[in-house]
Amino acid sequence: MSEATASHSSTQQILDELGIASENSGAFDGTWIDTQGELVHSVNPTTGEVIASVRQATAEDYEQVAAASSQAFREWRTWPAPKRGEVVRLLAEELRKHKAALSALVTLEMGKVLNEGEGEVQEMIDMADLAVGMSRQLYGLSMHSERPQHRMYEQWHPLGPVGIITAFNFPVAVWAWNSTVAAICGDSMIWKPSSQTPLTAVAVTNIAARVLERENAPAIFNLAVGDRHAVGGPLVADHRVPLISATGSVTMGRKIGTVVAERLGNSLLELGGNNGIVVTDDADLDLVLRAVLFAAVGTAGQRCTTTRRLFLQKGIAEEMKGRLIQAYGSVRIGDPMDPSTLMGPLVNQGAVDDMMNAIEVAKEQGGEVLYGGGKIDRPGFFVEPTLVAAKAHMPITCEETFAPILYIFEFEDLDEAIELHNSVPQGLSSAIFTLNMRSAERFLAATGSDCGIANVNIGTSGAEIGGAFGGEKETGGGREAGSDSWKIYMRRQTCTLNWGTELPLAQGVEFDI
Ligand code: UN1
Repeated sequence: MSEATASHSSTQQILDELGIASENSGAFDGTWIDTQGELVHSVNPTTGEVIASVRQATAEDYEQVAAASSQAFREWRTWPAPKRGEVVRLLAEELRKHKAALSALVTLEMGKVLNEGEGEVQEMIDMADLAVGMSRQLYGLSMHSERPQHRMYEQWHPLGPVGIITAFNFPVAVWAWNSTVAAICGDSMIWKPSSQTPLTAVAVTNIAARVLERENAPAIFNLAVGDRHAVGGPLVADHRVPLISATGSVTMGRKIGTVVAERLGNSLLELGGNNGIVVTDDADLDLVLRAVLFAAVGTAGQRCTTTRRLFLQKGIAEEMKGRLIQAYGSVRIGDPMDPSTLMGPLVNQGAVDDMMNAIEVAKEQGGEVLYGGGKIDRPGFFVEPTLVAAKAHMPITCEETFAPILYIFEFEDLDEAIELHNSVPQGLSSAIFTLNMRSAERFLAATGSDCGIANVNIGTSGAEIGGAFGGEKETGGGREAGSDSWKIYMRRQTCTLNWGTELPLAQGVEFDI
């Protein structure tokens, strides 16, 4: 069998296992809707070839999905939370069964290397496991009332259908951050995935629907693949949807946040990052090298947590730059399905153009390309990982370009590095490499990193799900995944209960006839 045939037949097996046909519906409300929307082709960024296609939801389909989701919520909210947790436990089991196929589909459709595709599906499983435990821990506080024979406490109720808008770069994990928690909280969901990665969304919806059906649970996991006219706009403006959780660019988040705020809904925004690593003279440079490589080159620079800025203290700057140039030269670029590949393609031609454009602008603004800077001449959307020596406050370094460009700055002292680090509009992830505990604590102090995530001797990407994930400033302020992020998926009710025979008023007010 030729190599092409072999890879073709294994792609077919992956699609078959996940219930993906050559043409699929992109609208699910408990069953797949026979949608008449426009066909979107899912392109493998490694080859430029179509993997399969999805018919997008029309505005009418969206309406049907939203109505079904509201109906499902009405029943689901009556299930005890630990029973909801049991359904999520079974979802985790089903994901484990299909981990290999789903990881491979993530890689085929989005282009991240297989090992990272597997990591992404593992992140879904970890999230589901965490949510199962959370389902017995939706704690409310109890307070002491100032009035005699009164009891006061908070309880958390299900919120409603949640809109989940996800990006191409983590096509399934970010759904799981939201949906597993929302599910145990008693919410239903309407998922609008990126139209770049509709197949993984169809596959996940198939997996989740199977679990719900087996458990006689209402159809809480709904899907509407579509553009902003048919799906995005109506979803964001929908009064039936009290929470919109959106991952994507700052430009997109600003539009969504405005519409949701206008109707006084809640939004959870996880937008652009412009993540920096500060390296002091005393750092362990072997660790720095490995961390920077993973954080700047991993996922071809297409994580919101990708390291885009590196701050080197003068004493180690030359050595570190030399080591990075050498390491960048050894990055194995190619087919992300090949286990020896470290960097796959960018998602599409637009991403390649954006990267090339950013490099040109960087040069115009005084940047010097130390390594890479070009496209790679082969099918698909391949580029060279790129190092640029940058000057402080170059405007392009304040923007997020979703590509493997790393801007390198030099600094004299830590105060200067922190100021430069914090001088961008985004505030997602950050890190310092140092063996000096004073420098580490300085970075983590209130006057240190202004980001939602701050690490010591760990890169900016690859966060664990146990913590709350999100960032400040233009990153949008949302928090997803672990810790107490579940609270945004529920509504809080403060209850005061009088079990006495008098009606004392708070604050000592007397009001009697
Ligand atoms: C994203 O890029 O949108 O911390 C999410 C990380 C991953 C999640 C990234 N766990 O890099």
